Amino acid sequence: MSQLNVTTLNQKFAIPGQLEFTEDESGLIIARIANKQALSTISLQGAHVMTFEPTGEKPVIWLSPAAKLARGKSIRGGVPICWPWFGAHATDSTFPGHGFARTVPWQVVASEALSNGSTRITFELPQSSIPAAQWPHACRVRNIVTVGKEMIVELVTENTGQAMFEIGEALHTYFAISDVDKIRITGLEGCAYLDKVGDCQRRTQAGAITITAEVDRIYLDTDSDCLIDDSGHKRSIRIAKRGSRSTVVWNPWIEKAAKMGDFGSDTGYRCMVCVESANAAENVVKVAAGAAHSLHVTYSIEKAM
Ligand code: TA6
Repeated sequence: MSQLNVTTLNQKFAIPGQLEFTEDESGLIIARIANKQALSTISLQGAHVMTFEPTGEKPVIWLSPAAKLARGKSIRGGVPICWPWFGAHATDSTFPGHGFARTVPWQVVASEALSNGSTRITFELPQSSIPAAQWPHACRVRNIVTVGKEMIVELVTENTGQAMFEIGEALHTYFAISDVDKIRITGLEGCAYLDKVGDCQRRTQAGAITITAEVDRIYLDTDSDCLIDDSGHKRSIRIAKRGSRSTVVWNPWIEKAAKMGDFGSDTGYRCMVCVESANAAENVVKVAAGAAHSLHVTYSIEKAM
C-alpha cells in the first residue's frame, strides 16, 4: 500500500479544528494537531513527534533549530523511535544506528477526537518500509500518539510470525530545558547503569543526576518515573513509563554536539536533555509468536510550588 498523499490523508483522517496534514517543503508529510489543550507536529516519516506544547506552557519537547527534514534522514530532536534495536546493530555495523524505524515512511491508520479534549492519531509501519535483510520477521508495529494537556506515546510491537523475536527499542525523547545548569533528573537513584562515555563501565547512580559534561548512560532494570526538575522554567517534566526496563540519559555536551553539527548553535546542547524510555542492552524484549509488547510513556508538566 503506497503512502497516501496530503489530500487523501485529510479526507480520511483530518479532524476539523484539531488535526490536519500538510506537506513540508522537504516533501515530508506532517500531521499538525492544534486542540484546546496543546499543539503538536508529527512527521509521518518515522511517526516522529517533533513538537509538543501544552496550551499556556513552554514547549516540552526540544527540536533542534537546525533539524533537517529530509527523506531517509533522522530528525534531531522530538521523539525519535529507535526500533528494532537500540544503538549499533549487534552484528552488522552497516545497519543504521538505532534501527531503521525512524527514517522510513509510516502510514496513518486512525485518528480520534477523545472525549477529554485530546487528539489521538495512530501510525503503522507498513511491511513495504521494513528492510527484510535487516528485519526478516513478520510483525505489526504501531505508534499511537495522544496529544492533550499531557502527551502519551505508545509503541506497540506485535509478533505475527511463527517464532519468537527480540527487540531493542527506545522513545529517544529530547526535552526542552531552560539551561543544562538549572536541571536535575530524579528517579534513577541507586540504579545500575552502563556509562557509554568511555568504555561502558557499569556504575551505580548516587543521588540525582546533574549534567556538567557529556552524559550517555543506559540505566538498567528500572521502571521508575523520572522527573526533570528545571529551576529555570520553574517546572518539572514527568516521564511515566510502562513496558520499559531501561532509561537512557544523554547530553552530548560541547564537542560531541559540535561534531554532530545539527544542534543549531554552539550552545544548542544547553537547551536539551534526552531521557529515553527504552529496552536496551540486557533489557531487550523477547516477543513470543502471536504476542504483543507495548512501550507506553506519558509526558506531563508539574509546576514548581
Ligand atoms: O541515546 C543516546 C545515544 O545513543 C548517544 O550515544 C548518541 O548517539 C545519541 O543516541 C544520538 O544518536 P543519533 O543516531 O540520533 O545521532
